[in-house]
Amino acid sequence: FLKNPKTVGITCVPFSGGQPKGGVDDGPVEMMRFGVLDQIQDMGYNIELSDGMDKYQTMKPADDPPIGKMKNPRYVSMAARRVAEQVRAQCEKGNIAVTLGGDHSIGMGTLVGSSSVYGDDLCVIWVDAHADINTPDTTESGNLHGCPLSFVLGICDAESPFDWIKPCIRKDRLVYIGLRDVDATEKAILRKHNIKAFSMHDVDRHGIGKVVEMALDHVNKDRTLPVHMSFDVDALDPSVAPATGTPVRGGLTFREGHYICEAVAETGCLVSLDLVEVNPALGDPESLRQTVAVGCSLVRCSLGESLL
Ligand code: EXY
Ligand code: MN
Ligand code: MN
Ligand code: MN
Repeated sequence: FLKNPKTVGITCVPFSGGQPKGGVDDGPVEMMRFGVLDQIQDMGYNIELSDGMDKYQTMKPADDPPIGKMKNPRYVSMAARRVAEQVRAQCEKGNIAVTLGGDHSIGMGTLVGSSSVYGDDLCVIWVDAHADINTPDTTESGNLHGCPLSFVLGICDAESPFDWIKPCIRKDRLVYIGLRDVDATEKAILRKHNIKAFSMHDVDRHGIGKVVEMALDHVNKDRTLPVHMSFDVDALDPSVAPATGTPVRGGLTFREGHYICEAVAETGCLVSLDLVEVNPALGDPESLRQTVAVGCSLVRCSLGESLL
């Protein structure tokens, strides 16, 4: 699918407006400080960096009162819209579009951007402890990082300021891996819309190899469709990725997380990737180093580092 399979288009999104904890906006810069760009280049890729990452912070509206339960709705919407444009531009060039967050509300932007180029063929693998599928009505927290999928799947009517988002992802082309903290309202949504999910219980039962195979079979039986993977580091166990805003114990091991990335890389179908929710402000310096390091290594593995 890719015109430039050897070019990685990186969009850095220092954004924290989808949840209340500061610091997640430093995720991209810490991953860059750790050398993620050089590491990707050392694998033989060219890099094209989307411009103006500083704009994400300066675009914060002076006044952004809640709309219903949604917190920072205008800011989240503006940032996601910019992400969508930047990711669309990377995908149009045929680059592998890698987006470094930032909190997971930016996922609505990457999905709008990638699907605007790949259409409803786009398959989505959402690796997360959480389902991120609350609607503006079902969310209890009002934090929009818990809602991005409801907008792009068309499960809710995206009202202003999100009315620029049209349903763009097919419900039968979404699959989850790693779930273990899903709100009752979200479970009802998953059931109602028949959305496929592999929880940690399934990982325990079948092993990660079988789970990833079943997940890929569900969305992309013949491995011929383009794939977007959205990887929230909180999918990993907090002992592996401690510096994240909503850690949940009982997560993926270091190897299980990397296995998912390797298996996706092996398909050759990956067209876009998010790596989100690295929060360098949480925990001691060692937790930070460990989490940033694992974030960079998941990106590299998704780009094929471990393939022989
Ligand atoms: N379901 C909860 C909520 O809607 O607030 C928790 C969401 C956490 C989302 C994290 C980033 O993946
Ligand atoms: Mn998430
Ligand atoms: Mn999460
Ligand atoms: Mn919960």
